[in-house]
Amino acid sequence: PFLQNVLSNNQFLNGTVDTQFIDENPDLFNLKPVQNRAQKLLHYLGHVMVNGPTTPIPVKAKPSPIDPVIPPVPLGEPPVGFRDVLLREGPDGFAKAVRAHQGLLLMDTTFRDAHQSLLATRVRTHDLKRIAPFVAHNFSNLFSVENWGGATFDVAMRFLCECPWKRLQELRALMPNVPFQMLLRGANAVGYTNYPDNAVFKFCEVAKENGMDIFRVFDSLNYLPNMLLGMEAAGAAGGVVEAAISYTGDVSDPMRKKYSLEYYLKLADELVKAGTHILCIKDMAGLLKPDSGRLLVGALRDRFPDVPIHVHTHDTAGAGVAAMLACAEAGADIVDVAVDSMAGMTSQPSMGAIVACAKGTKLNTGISLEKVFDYSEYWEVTRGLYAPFDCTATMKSGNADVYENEIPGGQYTNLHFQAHSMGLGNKFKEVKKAYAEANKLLGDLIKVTPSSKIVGDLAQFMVQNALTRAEVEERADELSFPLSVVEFLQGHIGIPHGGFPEPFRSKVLKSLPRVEGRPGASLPALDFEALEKQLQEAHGDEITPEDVMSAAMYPKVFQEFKEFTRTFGPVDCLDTRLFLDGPKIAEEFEVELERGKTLHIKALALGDLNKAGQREVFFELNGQLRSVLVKDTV
Ligand code: 3PY
Ligand code: ZN
Repeated sequence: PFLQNVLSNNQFLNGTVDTQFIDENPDLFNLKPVQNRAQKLLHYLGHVMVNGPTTPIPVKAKPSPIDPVIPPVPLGEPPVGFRDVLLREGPDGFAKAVRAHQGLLLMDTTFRDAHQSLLATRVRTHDLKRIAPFVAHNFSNLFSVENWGGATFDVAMRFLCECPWKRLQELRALMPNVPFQMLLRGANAVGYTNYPDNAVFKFCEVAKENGMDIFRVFDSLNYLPNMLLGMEAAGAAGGVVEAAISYTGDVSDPMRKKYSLEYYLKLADELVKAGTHILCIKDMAGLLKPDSGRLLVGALRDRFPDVPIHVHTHDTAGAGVAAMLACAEAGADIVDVAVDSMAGMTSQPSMGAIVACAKGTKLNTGISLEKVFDYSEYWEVTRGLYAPFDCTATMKSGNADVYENEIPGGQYTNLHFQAHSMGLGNKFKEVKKAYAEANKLLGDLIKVTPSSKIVGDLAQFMVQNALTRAEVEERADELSFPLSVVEFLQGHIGIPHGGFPEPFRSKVLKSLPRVEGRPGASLPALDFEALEKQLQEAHGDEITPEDVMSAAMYPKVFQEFKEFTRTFGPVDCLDTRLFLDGPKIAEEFEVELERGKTLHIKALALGDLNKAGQREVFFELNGQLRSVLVKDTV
């Protein structure tokens, strides 16, 4: 390769080489990383061929053998979109333009919540990047594309072995015209626990610098101090602040008193007073029935005529399209949808259905149904690649029992997977019943990450120990509760509406300490410089500000991700089938490491097991024979 570089150097070819030649052409020595990357990827592929996927697979299914076809995209820049308005007018002007817009605006969740809900968050940047230009060119009138935050940050590093920041950067370059939206868990940022305030501020700042536009900020208990912190952080970063009220219960049911219309309106007052640019109703479990939506959105519309209202739901019961249309008729400016083949069940309602239903009415979306069909076909086939994670392997429909158990979309899917893997596939109803009981025990909470996990942990504890709600209440002082439940009662994630359940709390905590007020307020500030130094010592000098934030959010996951990459190289460059399943013998394929650097690989043979328990795996790499030794752990 060194010789190849020299031989393709113009100066060398022109015969003008002098003693300065080497000094002036340091790129001649850019060899090792390329070579290393290729060898590392062979090592990865060999590893998968011998031992199977490195990421846990919940379903015994192989990625589909059918390749997605990317619908054609015209040459040139995509048309102007709402991002152009945002860049020109700033967040306030953007909010005004959204409010003034005639017709219904859509946020597309396909790049985030849809696959978080249906495919265990496993969709890789590789497949998002392929369809991103099509979205930029054909859906330039979307309000936004939700493509980041929530569980994607953690899962990208932990299970996909790719950098979440790189995803954001690459998508930004491919979609310059559509606003990007992320889900920020308030003071929990993109984690499951409260972080020091300066970590949340810095996180938003770095996200904004990397191309994030709109920050949907929520708190899993609707705990205002946590929400305000997240809103301040997003606002200080220069982002559009979309404060989200997490919705539970049923505002149209007079018997459900705890989360009444007044409760939501009062909270909305606070969020608008705090300067939110957009107000969101975040119906994470899909509980907002058409009538409830009409009531809630109608009341908010009257109260805040100038604030754009954005509604998010899940289609678990199957009433999502009806509910979103009702909300839109009552005055919502934006509703959330996922492309048809990634919609329905625990995901968002279908984009195609809403576009078709709104067509010819005052809610017209301006989106071409034909383009939705093309977009949907790409995802239908791409979804097949993720068969090992697809909830439809076991879950065949949504279920209106969500109105009773109130399980958020993503968690509903996870619990279903879990029940099946524990051999409780025919007892899912019991698991859901336990969830509803656990919720009552904890005082009827808003349930969304991380409070939903606490309720889920308690439910699992009750099922495993065959305990009823009455028994748990009675024996609360002697039972060993899951840590998440104890920490919740200590006040680690904030204070629930209506306070903590008593005497349950006192019985569980006894003399354990309690956090007073906002948990983040009592956490010491994070020392970014010290963290950066520590990371440089551990991983070398190339640590970026983005890496520092990854490590601040998920120290152990980040470390493992770096170690994985050091061993196996940039696995994000591999096609999804290769990433999950490795190549078949005699399969030839290409891997584009970066523009203009493509590897041609052929898998040749798998050797016999040697005395050390290893197998030699043979490849052809750019025409040359290569082999890697892999420990057989199966
Ligand atoms: C998340 O926090 O990841 C969610 O999607 C909550 O609804
Ligand atoms: Zn959601």
